[in-house]
Amino acid sequence: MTRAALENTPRVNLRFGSSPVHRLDRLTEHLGGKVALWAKREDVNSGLAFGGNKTRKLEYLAADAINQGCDTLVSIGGVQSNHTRQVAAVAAKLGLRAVLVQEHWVDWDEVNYEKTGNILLSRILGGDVRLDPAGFDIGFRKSWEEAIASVEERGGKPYPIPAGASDHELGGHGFAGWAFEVEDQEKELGVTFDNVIVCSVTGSTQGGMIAGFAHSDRASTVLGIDASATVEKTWEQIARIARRTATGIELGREVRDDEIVLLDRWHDGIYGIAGPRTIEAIELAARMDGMITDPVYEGKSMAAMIDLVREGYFPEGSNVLYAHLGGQPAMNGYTTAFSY
Ligand code: 5PA
Repeated sequence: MTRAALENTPRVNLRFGSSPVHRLDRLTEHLGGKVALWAKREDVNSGLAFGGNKTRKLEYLAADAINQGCDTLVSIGGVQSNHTRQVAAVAAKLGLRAVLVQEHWVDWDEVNYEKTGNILLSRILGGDVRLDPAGFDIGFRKSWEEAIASVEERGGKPYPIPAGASDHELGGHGFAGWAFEVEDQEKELGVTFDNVIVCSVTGSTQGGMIAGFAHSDRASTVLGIDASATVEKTWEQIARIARRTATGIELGREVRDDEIVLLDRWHDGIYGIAGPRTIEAIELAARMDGMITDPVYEGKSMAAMIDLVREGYFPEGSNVLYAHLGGQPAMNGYTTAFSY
């Protein structure tokens, strides 16, 4: 029932198709060769402004926005938000406007931080970027509500999209679909993935995966790697989204607490800033397989995967799938995180 229910939910197609899955050959060998490491690449899932995990989520929210006759997508994130950049790209593609509240989520004092990377792309894409001094929080925000009201005041019809397109009725649908896509790709490849590694902050990437994999009782093999450093809040949000999505796609049972796994050893103590282990992981993945991960999100989940292999967490012969969720454009705001 779950797949059919998802297929019956309106969606606009914004991607090239299924995102590619490939082996990380040299990283696998470098870490001993006993655990096969793979990546599924949301960073190359679409031609919309460098893609990333939000493209898949926004396919459902954009369809809803259009059905409701909305003309402006209103969303929120940090200064270097990948999410708001993808909202701006989707709005452009669909002929809508985008109002983007960009908060001061990270105390990162680099000269061009508020000008380069994602925020530059959002402006190029025509987004109405509004900087706000508020700090990091994945919850609902006053500035976002004010932005929504401002669209109404000028006679527009806003479509509110919360941080990360997460805490929303349709926020988990995209990654429930990702889980089904993985199951199809496993058949094509003749491989079963024993674990998925996924970075979590606002929660609908992992929450959606949990709802999607729950129908084949694999949800607890999804290892969420917290990058928010507000771990309890993120766990609660993943749980809420997983349950809401499970209902939405007619899973037919409750999602259990033990199906929601969020590991908290790799967030470096703070959202948005990379510690030495994260930087080493970014360099290792890049130098082994040419794959770029970022200091805010994907470098942290990469560090987790590397450490878990080294610690012997995965039994010999395991296949581990790293969900690459994009995020590279932020790199330009983080040149001083590297010591070159
Ligand atoms: C983000 C999120 P979730 O928010 O769905 O848990 O995903 C975490 C994540 N990797 C992982 C990348 C590259 C991401 O961009 N980014 C946010 C943003 O504003 O960009 C929502 C926080």
